[in-house]
Amino acid sequence: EMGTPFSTWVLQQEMKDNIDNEHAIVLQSISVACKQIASLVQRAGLAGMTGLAGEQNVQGEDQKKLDVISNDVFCDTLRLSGRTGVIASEEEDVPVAVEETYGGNYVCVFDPLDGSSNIDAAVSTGSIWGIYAGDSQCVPDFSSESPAEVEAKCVQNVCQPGENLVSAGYCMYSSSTILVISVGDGVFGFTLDSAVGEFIMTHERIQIPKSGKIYSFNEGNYDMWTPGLKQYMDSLKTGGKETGTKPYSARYIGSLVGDFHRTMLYGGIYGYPGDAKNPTGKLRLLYECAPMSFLAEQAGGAGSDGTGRVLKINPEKVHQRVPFFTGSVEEVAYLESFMK
Ligand code: P6P
Repeated sequence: EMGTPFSTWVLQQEMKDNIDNEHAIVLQSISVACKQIASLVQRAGLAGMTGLAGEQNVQGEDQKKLDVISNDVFCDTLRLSGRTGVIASEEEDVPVAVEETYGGNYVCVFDPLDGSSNIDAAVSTGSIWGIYAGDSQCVPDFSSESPAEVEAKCVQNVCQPGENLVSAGYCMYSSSTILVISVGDGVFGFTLDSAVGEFIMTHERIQIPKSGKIYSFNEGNYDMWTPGLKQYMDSLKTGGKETGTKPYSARYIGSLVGDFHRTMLYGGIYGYPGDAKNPTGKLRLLYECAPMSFLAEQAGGAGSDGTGRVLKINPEKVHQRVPFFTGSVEEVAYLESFMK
């Protein structure tokens, strides 16, 4: 219940058989990584941690210093947990097989610091992750296999549909640091009490309102959207007046975790559609849209690619993009009616 420390909640999930001991160890490790990143982000400007690292990632995006450090923090903590067999990161070209696995064989996919272009302006950022059970028929074997064979097995372990997720979560670094997680039995939020150094439960069984009055899109892309999406967007602005209800409010901070967290609590819809330039949109299926859709559905909301559930999509590529719409079931269903 409220006030429960995160580490206690994890043990409760184990006692309820929602997770096993190995999974519990992975979750504790992730919470430590989030505390370390929270500290780095809070001090970014003071420790010369803003600005570019001078490198580009596989996406061709300029990496910020904090992107690189956050990725190292996540990779090291997961490796040292000894319970993850394969990890895939937005900042890594290919999935990495972890040699130090002493048990568990879990797969972790993550975006260590999403929205990092906002760091220099101190706008909210976040870490996003998803956990799958490793494919026991496809364990990479360093001693006997070539790097290419090991990599192929890692990709196979990582490219699972979101409905296979055994847990997913994010940590938002904002006016407060909030870790939001589900192990398949509801969504819980924990706020970091930095005086204690522990995440304390502040949100019990988050439920997305069935309908909401906020839409969250980058309308700068409007001209490149499909006619159906333009009609949808226009109806959000005029529909209200005809029926005499207040039209929607626009809220968009350009940081998925911040926009998503507000949508989880206040309802409405967040969307990153495909457009003429990028038909499959910008957000990544594996470590952004699938984990967020898992959480949205666990909170009674929806996660859609415009035509159906994101969790049903079978990834072909690790860094595959999909159009993404999430939030209140009514808003997402209404949007889908324009996209069919
Ligand atoms: P745009 C940040 O770079 C990010 O990946 C998400 O966090 C955010 O929602 C989106 O891209 C913002 O993209 O094109 O609106 O600036």
